[in-house]
Amino acid sequence: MGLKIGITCYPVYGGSGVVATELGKALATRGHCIHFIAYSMPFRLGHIQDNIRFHEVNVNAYPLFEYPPYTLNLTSKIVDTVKYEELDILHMHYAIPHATSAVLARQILAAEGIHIPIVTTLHGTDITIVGQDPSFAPVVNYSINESDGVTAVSDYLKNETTGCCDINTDIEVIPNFIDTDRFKPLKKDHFKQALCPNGEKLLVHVSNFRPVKRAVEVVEVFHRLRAEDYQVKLLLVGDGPDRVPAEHRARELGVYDDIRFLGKQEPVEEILAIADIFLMPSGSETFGLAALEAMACAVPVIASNIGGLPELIVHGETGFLCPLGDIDSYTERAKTLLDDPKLMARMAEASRKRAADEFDTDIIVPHYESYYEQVIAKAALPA
Ligand code: GMT
Repeated sequence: MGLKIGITCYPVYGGSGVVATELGKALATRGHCIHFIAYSMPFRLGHIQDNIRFHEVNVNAYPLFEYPPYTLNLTSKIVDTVKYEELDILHMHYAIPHATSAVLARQILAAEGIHIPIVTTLHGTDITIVGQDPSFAPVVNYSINESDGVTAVSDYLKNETTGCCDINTDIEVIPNFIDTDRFKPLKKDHFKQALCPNGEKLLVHVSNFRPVKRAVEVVEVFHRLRAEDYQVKLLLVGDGPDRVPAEHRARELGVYDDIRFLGKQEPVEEILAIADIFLMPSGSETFGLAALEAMACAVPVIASNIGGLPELIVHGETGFLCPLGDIDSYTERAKTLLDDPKLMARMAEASRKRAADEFDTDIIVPHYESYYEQVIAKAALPA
């Protein structure tokens, strides 16, 4: 029989929310009943199905609360959902404040004789930035150590967590995953023709345009390619603080007319299907879900050689890894692909194969299922 699983995540744009939502959907397909507990409906949830429920956390305005205590509203909602829906396990995505609320909810429920194990998945900045901020660190450490199970999305993040945080619990590495039936090479000739009427090659970058994504560097690389007369166009997908600086730089460099800033777009797989090269010059990336999405669509990725990216991208086989901030290196690697269509095709195929063979939903999600079973069994043992 399937499990009743409560999942909390950031429901807006962001990799952790995407992973949590896709995990919930995949688990529901595999016969589990999923209860999303969040402040709004996760954006990738799509249409609701019978064994997926959504519980909205309401944040009450009260004159005394200059800063409404969302963590406590979430705790109460978790308590109610565990109690009335008889959940078997909670899966919290992102340590702050989700794991913290779950730990508090578990304590409240224990006082009523209800025992609920908690799995916390660490995604990135919850460790690399927030977890190391002294104003959060004790809470992050406590919430991780108090979880019954902890997963991280890469070896890199596991090592960062054990190296930088005060952690006394084991961490299981379960990477991001991808639905390779949905993210796959598609024939979208009319769309490609509209963007690249003269057969230009299409470079694509998809991100939330936070400074860590270094979107302006993508424009710099594109400019260098255009300056050397490469027949290329650039598609920038997403929105965020660095979109305007990227637009300004494109105008300054005189390449704005060859770039399309599309803003936030769904479904992103239709855009990736017409891409030739994906650029990810990130300054920090614990896994790089956007790169995996590109690979599944048979698009080679040129990325920075940092964080978890070397665990995903095989340098020289599925793409290239470049030193952080080295515009020359990104440009040279892009030229290598543009100059050699056979190499580009080989890398495209190898990218798709790696995504399907190593990171498909059907390969990774069973790891979560067996980890849940393990955590539930361990939590049921007498203390
Ligand atoms: O930590 C963040 O920046 C937020 C997080 C998110 O919710 O978008 O992104 C991280 O989690 C993704 C899913 O596990 C990873 O694929 C991303 O690499 C990671 N982002 C960073 O590390 C910057």
